[in-house]
Amino acid sequence: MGENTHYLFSVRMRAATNGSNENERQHLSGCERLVSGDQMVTVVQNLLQRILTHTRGKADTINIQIDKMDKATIHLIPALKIESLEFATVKQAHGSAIASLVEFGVSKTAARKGVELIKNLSASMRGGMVLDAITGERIDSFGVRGVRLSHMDCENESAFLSSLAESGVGGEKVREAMILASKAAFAKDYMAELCWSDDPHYVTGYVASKEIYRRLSPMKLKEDNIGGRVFFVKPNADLDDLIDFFEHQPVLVKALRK
Ligand code: WAQ
Ligand code: MG
Repeated sequence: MGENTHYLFSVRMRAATNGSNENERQHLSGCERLVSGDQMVTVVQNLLQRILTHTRGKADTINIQIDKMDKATIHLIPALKIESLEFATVKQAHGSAIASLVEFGVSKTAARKGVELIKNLSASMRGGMVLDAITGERIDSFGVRGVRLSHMDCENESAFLSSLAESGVGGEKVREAMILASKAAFAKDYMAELCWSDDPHYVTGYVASKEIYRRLSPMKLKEDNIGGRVFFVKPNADLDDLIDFFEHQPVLVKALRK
């Protein structure tokens, strides 16, 4: 499987607890990479190590899925530019997030609705919600699962990580969020994104446009384990096309240019 130079390999791993039904089964952790055949074994090992550390013995099941991807189908895309803003309170950060979303073309009603939707979740979703950027109406029908982005990575890991470091940021969370936000921003009908983490220790979130990844802190209080994502799309967006791009089309994100 790993020899041919015409292919990259999507390596995805997720950990969960067991349960007699879908509701009892709990997703614990997941991660993915898009790598060449000669990196596959090392990457599986690294991701497994990472999942075991993250889940600290709580996982009953770990799924590893590897899919061959024809290099010719892979989109090589630019990374969003990073900005970071700090605020004294969550309220101020949310106010600034709404102002940024409006700057990015989202209506004030839709921007406020996005913040409220994440704030009012009673449990974190696995994916994000898709909202009409003008009316604020939720247009996907994926309920509590939401829409997921997959099949994405950075093109060159060391170049990507050093470009993040030059922008004053680092760590797995920023790496993954930058890759996800850059991929989302490349979708045809995309307008903006709003996100904060479900990790109770991580209070930084972001808003993104087709060009900018603007980090905002704090988007929630410490110990709060609810986070989420909202993707704002143009009115009359082609939802099937968006979901196909998010879930299936492979994307590699280039290192940030200086
Ligand atoms: N596709 C769509 N939505 C997702 C995905 C995905 N692959 N993974 C997570 N989500 C949604 C889901 O609703 C989660 O509850 C929510 O996003 C948050 O996920 O610059 O760590 O993995 O310092 O907790 C942002 C700031 C960190 C990083 C975001 O998100 C920085 C983060 P988490
Ligand atoms: Mg996560």
